[in-house]
Amino acid sequence: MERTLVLVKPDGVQRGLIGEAISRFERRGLRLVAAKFIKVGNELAESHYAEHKGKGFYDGLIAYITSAPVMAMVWEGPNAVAAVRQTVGSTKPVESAPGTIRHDFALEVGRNLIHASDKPETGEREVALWFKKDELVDWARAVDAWVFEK
Ligand code: IDP
Ligand code: MG
Repeated sequence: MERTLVLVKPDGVQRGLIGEAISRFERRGLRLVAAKFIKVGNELAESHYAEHKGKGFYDGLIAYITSAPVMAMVWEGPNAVAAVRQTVGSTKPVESAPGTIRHDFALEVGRNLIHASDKPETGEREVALWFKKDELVDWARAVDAWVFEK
């Protein structure tokens, strides 16, 4: 089953949107695999956003993600990466479709509330970066057969 890393970023936590985000992923049918509420240090922030090093917004991005606690989660399901990105919306909130989290609750790219892995390979890398193997819960739901075709 495909897995993706989701972070409710510091602005989402401060604005009381952890429950809103979890609720949307649950209603979509995705299955929660792991969750932890943590204050992110510089080392983890820099590894997580390594692809953006050198860009103009990089320093601000590291300051943003380390500024307050985040809710880190792993969700799984068929096409979990694409499904979560769709529910989250485009990077720029004003380009996000109505009904997405970033559209419904955000205005600025530097305060866009949620991180979600962008490709299945990124999902694998990010899940391994943020969670130890024994923090990932392997479980089944009674409803799985009504959400997952196979
Ligand atoms: P994503 O979060 O939708 O995958 P990325 O392009 O990977 O978007 O950028 C990572 C994060 O960096 C964004 O979610 C946003 O918080 C921040 N960011 C991206 N572009 C800008 C920018 O132009 N100004 C400020 N922050 C930005
Ligand atoms: Mg990205």
